Amino acid sequence: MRAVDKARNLPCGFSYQAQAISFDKSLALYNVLLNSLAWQQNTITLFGKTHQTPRLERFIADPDVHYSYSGKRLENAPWPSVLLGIRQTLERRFNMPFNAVLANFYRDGQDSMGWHSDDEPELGLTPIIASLSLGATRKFKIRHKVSHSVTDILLETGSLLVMQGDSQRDYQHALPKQAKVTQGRINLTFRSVGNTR
Ligand SMILES: O=C(O)CCC(=O)C(=O)O
Repeated sequence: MRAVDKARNLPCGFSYQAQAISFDKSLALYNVLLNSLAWQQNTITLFGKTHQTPRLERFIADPDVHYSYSGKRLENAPWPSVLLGIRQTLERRFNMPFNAVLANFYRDGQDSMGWHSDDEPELGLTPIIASLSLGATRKFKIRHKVSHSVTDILLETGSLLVMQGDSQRDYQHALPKQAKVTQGRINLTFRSVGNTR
């Protein structure tokens, strides 16, 4: 994984690194995960109504990790060997035990994720979330909770978006539908569950 950060004009707490892993490696990893993970369509409850998530997901974590979102406990899958090297690199870089990764599969531009913050109590008050993108380029939106100012960034294959500090307290983020996108994208959000700081 390359160590150089490319500065972009992102809100405080967000940073973006293009080609954190090479283009070829990112697409090879996309194909392995696409074909080897048992993808699930989970449900979320919003304003009392239960919906299917508009993407497929798989929660990968150490056996002692317990994580719920939208009131639902996620079932843990074991770590695939292809992710162990990346996990170790991220743990060294951020001095943080990344004991879980939520893998998200957006089958095409019709799949999406609405506005939210990753502010589950298990993540602590100032979590570090390291988000690796594989496959199709997708737009990612960041919105300040008070001023509602919005920043857009394109997440390219092999890139690493890091959210830390007060990014979850102060901002929401979303991955909107993009009708013209016909290819799939996998996103790996490395998280540290139960290691609050
Ligand atoms: O797919 C992405 O880049 C965003 C994923 C996300 O926001 C999440 O899983 O919390």
